Amino acid sequence: MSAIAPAEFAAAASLDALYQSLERFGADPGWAKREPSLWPAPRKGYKPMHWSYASGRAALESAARFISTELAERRNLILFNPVEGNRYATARTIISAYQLVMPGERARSHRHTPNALRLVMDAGEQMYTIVEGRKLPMLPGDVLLTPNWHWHGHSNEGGETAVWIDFLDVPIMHYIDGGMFFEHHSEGIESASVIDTDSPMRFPRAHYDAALDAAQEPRPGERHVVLGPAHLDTMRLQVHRLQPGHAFDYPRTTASVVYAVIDGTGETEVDGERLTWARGDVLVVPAWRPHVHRVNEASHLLRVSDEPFLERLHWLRVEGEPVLEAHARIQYQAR
Ligand code: GTQ
Ligand code: FE2
Repeated sequence: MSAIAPAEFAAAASLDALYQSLERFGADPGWAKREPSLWPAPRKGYKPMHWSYASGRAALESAARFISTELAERRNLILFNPVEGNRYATARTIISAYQLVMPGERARSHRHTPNALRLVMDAGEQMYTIVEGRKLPMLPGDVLLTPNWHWHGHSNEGGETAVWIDFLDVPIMHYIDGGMFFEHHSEGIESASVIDTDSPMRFPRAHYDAALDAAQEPRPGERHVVLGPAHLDTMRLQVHRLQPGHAFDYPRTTASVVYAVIDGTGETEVDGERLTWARGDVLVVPAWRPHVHRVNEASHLLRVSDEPFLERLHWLRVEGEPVLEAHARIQYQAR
């Protein structure tokens, strides 16, 4: 395939001739690249984005007239970032989707290596996600986790249409080639009899509200809590409670962030672009873009970031905070 004899390179009469041989060898001269492969600071990649829940839900209700959960294991709407070559990821490392399950419907159980979580927007009593054989209630404002290789299926046993927002780290899996595994459950939907209202995989709205009531204000009008301990290896979940009358600015960081609006209304300026939002909407703050939130009323935002993933690799940086010397060099000096 790329068997070019050493003698051919030795005999090259000019740089052009050498480049022609290199073409067949399957190698590029690094010194002659038009685009550098390394640059001094993050470039703009994924775009700041906003999707409206009212429209997303209407689209799914319309889809439900044509598409059953028999046909589609998941009736979901992938919120893709409109950058060149992408029809899947919402932010570079996170995919977010609206999902709808009609009364009486079940979405079959499966498991996969990507980590997933959901924020419930609308659901009635007896909407459950079945995680590893236990039924977890899905009530509005609840956050539910299905980490790496945990069985999960969704069963709407009540009378109300259920709609939620999914977040998964699938784009990381797509990137690393070796990461993806997926299996269907042999039972279709996994059988479950126990209703578990106190699962480590469920963060009820009332619990994080109480934690927020007790939290300090890092600055006037702002409180946040982490939903944890962390059960997902790649994503950090925080709930922010923001009060009107302030501008909450956040510096550039290397993390990719997706926000979902639990309740309230407001606007977020991302790197100069203004996104106006309401309950259930989804916002993207791409890596290395500053942002500012302003709210019209007390509002709650779920913030999903890839910070744990970056932290483990020593690639999380916050503009304005001192940067540790390269991790490798610290280890080298310590020897
Ligand atoms: O509910 O299991 O939006 O596996 C994308 C992939 C939802 C799910 C999504 C999934 C799911
Ligand atoms: Fe899944």
